[in-house]
Amino acid sequence: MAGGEQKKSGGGGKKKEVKKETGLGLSFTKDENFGEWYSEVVVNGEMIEYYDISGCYILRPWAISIWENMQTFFDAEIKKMKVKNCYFPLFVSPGVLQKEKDHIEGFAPEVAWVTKSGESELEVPIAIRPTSETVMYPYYSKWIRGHRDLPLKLNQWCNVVRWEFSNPTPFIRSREFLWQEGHTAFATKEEADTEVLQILELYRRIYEEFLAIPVTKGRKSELEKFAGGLYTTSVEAFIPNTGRGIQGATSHCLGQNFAKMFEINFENEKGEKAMVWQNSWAYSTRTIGVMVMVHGDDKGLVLPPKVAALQVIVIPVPYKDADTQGIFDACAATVATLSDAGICAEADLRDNYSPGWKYSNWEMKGVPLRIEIGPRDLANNQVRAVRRDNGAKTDISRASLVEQVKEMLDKIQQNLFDVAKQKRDACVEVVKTWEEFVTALGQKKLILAPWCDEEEVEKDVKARTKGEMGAAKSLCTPFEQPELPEGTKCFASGKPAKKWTYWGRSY
Ligand code: 87F
Repeated sequence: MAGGEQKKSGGGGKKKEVKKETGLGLSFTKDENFGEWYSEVVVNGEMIEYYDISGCYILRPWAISIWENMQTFFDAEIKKMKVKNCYFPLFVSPGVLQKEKDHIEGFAPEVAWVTKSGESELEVPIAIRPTSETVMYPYYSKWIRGHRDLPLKLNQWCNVVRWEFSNPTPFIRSREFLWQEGHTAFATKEEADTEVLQILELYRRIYEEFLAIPVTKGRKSELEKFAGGLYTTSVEAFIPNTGRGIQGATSHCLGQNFAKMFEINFENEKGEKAMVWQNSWAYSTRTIGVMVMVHGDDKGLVLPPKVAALQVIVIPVPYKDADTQGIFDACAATVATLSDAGICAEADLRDNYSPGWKYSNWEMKGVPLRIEIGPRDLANNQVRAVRRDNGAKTDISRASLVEQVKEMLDKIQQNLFDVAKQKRDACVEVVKTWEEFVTALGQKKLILAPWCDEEEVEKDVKARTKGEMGAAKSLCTPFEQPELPEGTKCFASGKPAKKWTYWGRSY
């Protein structure tokens, strides 16, 4: 098999018997060996193919279609906000990259460089963008002259490269990934502040309305924020199986730091020279990995209807002496009716696979609803619908097909969110003391603790929890704050607490 780092089976959890004849089924369960389960699900679900460069993955049409469905929503929403799309080059000259040394410092080991063309060394090596601040901002400086040039709101859909060294995982941590990066400049801080939250709300909607994943909106700590910016907001998700938080997307207010570095100045209405206020914001193909981790089960992927390329798969169930042609025609007619109503449906009419094999195959791929049509259904002018999320079976009269399928898809979407939220909420542990914190961390909890909000204290928490599993860190200070009674102490320092903050291990 191709693929340099295809995860090997063995170690950790028990290997389950794979159905030999068909090759269907997974060798690991989600609860027994989450890591192996995940690797297998993304490959067998046809989202990913492993590649012969570590940390790089082929995104197959099944994954890209999900990406495109999110992109269609987000792109339309930012256009309503007057953001324009653009495209800047992949390559960065070393001079510009160094310009913002301070912020790049910690990231430098992850920057990949082109040093040769053919056999000859380049005179000056060229970096591949890990993010595009240094690529774009010299031109912001050129394009922004007066207050009439503001706001400048640009976005690009592109790939970026970060040469990560720790444990690559498809979608979650890969060396090349797809994202959108928005970079905006305003005359006032107020406008920038407003946009940060507007974008964050779109990210919440991508997760909650499209991917059916509950997220928490909040602010990053000083230690965890983007060092080049003023403050960072994020949506944070949680993976119950591993007990890890995961940053879903970020929306930064950069303040005037980059404006200073890149001299992005303008003449304001009073004719004075002023500096712009900037934001940047991004979400990436990591979203797809979070979706797989949260909703997937021991039968494979589970796709929320709103992002699934295929919402309904129609499967004929002929018997030897049945009217096979009649069944096939009913399948085709069902697909046509659903398609006309704007539902993404297809029939699996392959004659070299049994209905049972097809059921497993489409379950592995996570299609939200399966429709089976057999002789009895044909006779009764009905179809049988089977939900991927809970296996529930319903007989639907063909007269009310569209109406009922729409309703079921809505119910599936809602149920996926409700179940995910219930599981996430069950993991939340409110702690007040260090002892409670350590216990909760050992139980893979999502910890909510009163905190003094001091950088040194967070460093101390990291140091005191360092170990094989990785240190605990702050995930975010949620905007929605529970009441903090007067006199509440910080769980880690004993100083007066300022905020409730989420803590845990994270991706
Ligand atoms: C890796 C190498 C070099 C993250 C890096 O979040 C530089 C960087 O600047 C780097 N990894 N970052 C921070 C990216 C900040 C910011 N960029 C625009 C975003 C949103 C989109």
